[in-house]
Amino acid sequence: LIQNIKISNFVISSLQKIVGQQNVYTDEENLLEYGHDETESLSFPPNVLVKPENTSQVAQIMKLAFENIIPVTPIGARTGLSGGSLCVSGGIGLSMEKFNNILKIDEDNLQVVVEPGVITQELQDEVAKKGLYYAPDPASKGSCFIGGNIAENSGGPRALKYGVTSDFVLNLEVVLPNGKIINTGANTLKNSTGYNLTQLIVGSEGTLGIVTKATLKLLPLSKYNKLILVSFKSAIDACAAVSSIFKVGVIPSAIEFMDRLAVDFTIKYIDEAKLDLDDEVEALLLIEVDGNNPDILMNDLEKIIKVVENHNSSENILFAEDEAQKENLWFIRRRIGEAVKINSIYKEEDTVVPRFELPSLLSGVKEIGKKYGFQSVCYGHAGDGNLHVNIIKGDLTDDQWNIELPKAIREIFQLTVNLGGTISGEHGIGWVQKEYMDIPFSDTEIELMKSIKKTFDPKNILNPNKIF
Ligand code: LAC
Ligand code: ZN
Repeated sequence: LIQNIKISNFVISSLQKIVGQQNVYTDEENLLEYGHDETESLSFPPNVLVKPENTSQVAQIMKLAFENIIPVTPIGARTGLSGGSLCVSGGIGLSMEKFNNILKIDEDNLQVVVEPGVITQELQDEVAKKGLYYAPDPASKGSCFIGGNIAENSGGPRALKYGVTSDFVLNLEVVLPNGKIINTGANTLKNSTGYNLTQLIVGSEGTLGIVTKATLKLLPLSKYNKLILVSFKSAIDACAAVSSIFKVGVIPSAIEFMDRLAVDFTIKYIDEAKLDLDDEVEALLLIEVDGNNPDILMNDLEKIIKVVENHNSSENILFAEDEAQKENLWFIRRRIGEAVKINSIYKEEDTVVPRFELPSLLSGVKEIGKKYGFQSVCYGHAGDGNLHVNIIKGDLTDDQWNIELPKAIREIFQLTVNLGGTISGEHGIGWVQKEYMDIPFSDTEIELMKSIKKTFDPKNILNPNKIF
């Protein structure tokens, strides 16, 4: 770790010259505020916070940092769940919040050019006005930035049918650690030209370059959607139903899994969340289909209902009648993470397996929980095999939490990898998961990744000490 960085007066005044005095912050309040994200209770403030307003300023900041060997960490909306934007090495915190313009909605090509500080929901709303759709919809979509979504390769419920962020990124303008500006690709749907730099940047957690502009793919907006909530007495049955749904030839726009505790916490801690559940309900599937023909959607739902009934779903399936009911169900689903946070100290895992293995993953996680004595809230994007496992501190002692728990997490990740999966589906490795990278990757594979990092960032100044 490069800690206790001293930022000289020369560097501060150079930053002020680049972005203007009003965009450079050294006061404690701002530094602390920008030193945390939504990951547990970590605090890694930068030594100085800057808010550049254009690509040329970002390039000049990087040039200054490169010449003076100062760590720079790009910061988005700080909704991340793996600490990717935390200034763990101090240095310059580079907030991209002023890059908040949608530059061009290209209706002829179904593309949009955006700056990285645009809020995901705002992008979705703006393109929807033109009948277009940007699908990636992380739970934090009302506050997260497109730049952060690109950095972490975010997913969300609709990734099931439409793909994750990487499936929507066509071309990026990126500032490299040495201050040079590059474009990674072309504004085309196809591209077999050289190495795929675009997809190398997507998911690289701000360690290879700073995205200053993105060309994204759009889709036509579906006219209709239908949403049902299916309850199960057995969480394993709920998980087993998921892969069967695809075998009847339907691809829902979302299949979300919520265990009982996830829903109970949400109802308990989030005032507006209301849902009546029978005592014996152990888990739920929230299933959505979308398209342009309501009759076909009804037909798809009927097929899905037959499948879940074959997997012992409870009799009364809740059919969301109107927009308000749909919104309520999605509201409950999206606020689980927040409810867990209010309940107790917790640790967030983001396991992902091929979807048929979901029952084995869930039962394995519960077994490991029994062995180590922890309770876990499990929920997530079941259609993608992506299970969020939130381990609750509850009554565990500090020793159990700090010493035993990492062993339990290792067991969960080892199980995930044994099932053909990996240790993060959409939250990234960032700071908090890097100690587990030896589970999905061999030394040779890690060395290859490190050599890529070195090629982009020979002085290790851009978001250092992340991923590995
Ligand atoms: C969610 C976040 C935690 O799915 O990924 O709610
Ligand atoms: Zn998620």
